[in-house]
Amino acid sequence: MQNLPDVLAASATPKTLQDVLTVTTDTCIAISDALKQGSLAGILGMAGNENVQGEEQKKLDVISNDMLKEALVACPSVRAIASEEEDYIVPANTQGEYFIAFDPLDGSSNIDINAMVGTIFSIYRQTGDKPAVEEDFLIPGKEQVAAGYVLYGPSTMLVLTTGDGVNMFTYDPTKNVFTLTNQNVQVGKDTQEFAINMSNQRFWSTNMQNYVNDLVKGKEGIRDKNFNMRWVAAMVGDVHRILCRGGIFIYPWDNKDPSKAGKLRLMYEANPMAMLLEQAGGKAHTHTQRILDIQPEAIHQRVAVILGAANEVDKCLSY
Ligand code: AFP
Repeated sequence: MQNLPDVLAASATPKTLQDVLTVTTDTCIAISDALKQGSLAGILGMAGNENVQGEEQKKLDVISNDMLKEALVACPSVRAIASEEEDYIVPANTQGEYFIAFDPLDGSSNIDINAMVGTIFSIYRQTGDKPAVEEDFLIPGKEQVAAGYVLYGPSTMLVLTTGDGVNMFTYDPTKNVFTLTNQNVQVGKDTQEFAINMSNQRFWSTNMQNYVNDLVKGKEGIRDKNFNMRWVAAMVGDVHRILCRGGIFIYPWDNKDPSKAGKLRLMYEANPMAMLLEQAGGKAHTHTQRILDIQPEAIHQRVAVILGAANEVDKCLSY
C-alpha cells in the first residue's frame, strides 16, 4: 500500500509543492483529531463571530482556520494564503512560490449534529519579489496546480489532484499517514442521482425549476428514468459521493438575494471541486460558463455551481 509521501515523490510534483501539501494534510489530521474530541474538548457551538460573508462562525471554524493559517504561513514555500474565514489575504514568505486558498471547515452547520464536514484547498503557483496582495490571487481556476479536500466522516479521507487524475487516500491512525485507497477515480457520464436544496425551489430561475421538475417526474416524465436525491449540506460530502458513485450537484443562482451570483465561493469551494471533477472526467459549470475559466474579481466572490456527471451537466445546461 502506497502512502501520500511515496505517491507524491513518485509523481512529477515539485518538492516545494510536496512541502505545501504535506503541511496542509498534516494540519488536516490535527483538525480531524480535534473534531473527534467533539464536545469533550468543549469546542463545539458558536464562537460568537461573523465571517466576512455575515455568517456565524462556529468554534471549530475558527480553530481550523487558525491551525491552517499558522502552519501554512510558516511553510517557506507559501507566498500567501486566502481563507473563507479571513477578510483579507495573509502574505507569507515573499520568496515562496505558492498561493493557497482554503475553506477550513466546509459544512460547518453539520458540526453540532456530528455529521460530515471537510477542509477544501486550492493551490496556485505564483512568484514575485514583493509581498503578495489580493490582486495577485485573482487567478482563474484552470491555473490551479493542485486541489483537494479532506473529508471528516466515518473515516478521514484525502482526495487530491495535482493535475494528473484524482486519487483518494484513507487516513490510517495506526501509522499516522494517508494511504492510497482509490487510484485514478472516474465519474460516470450519466447518472440517476441529484443533489440540490429543494427548499429553495421557488427562488430558482424558471429553467432550473423545469429541469428539476423533469428529474422528479422520473419514469413518468420526459427523462424516462427515476432519479434519487441526496443532500449532505456540506459540499465536500456531496462531491465525495459524486466522485464515489456518480451524480450531479447543483447550487444554482436564486432570487433570494439577486445581487449574489450564488451561495458558494469561487476560490474556496467551486474552483477546487471543479478541478477534481474535470480531472475525474466530469464537468463543472455555472449557468453560463465553465467554472475553471472564470476570471475572479474578488477573493470572496460567489458563483452558481452545476457539477458532476458530464452528460447530466450538459442536460441541465440545455434548459
Ligand atoms: P457552511 O460551511 O457555512 O455550513 O456552508 C456549507 C455550504 O457552503 C456548502 O458546503 C453546502 O453545499 C451548502 O452550504 C449548504 O447550503 P444549504 O444551507 O442551502 O443547505
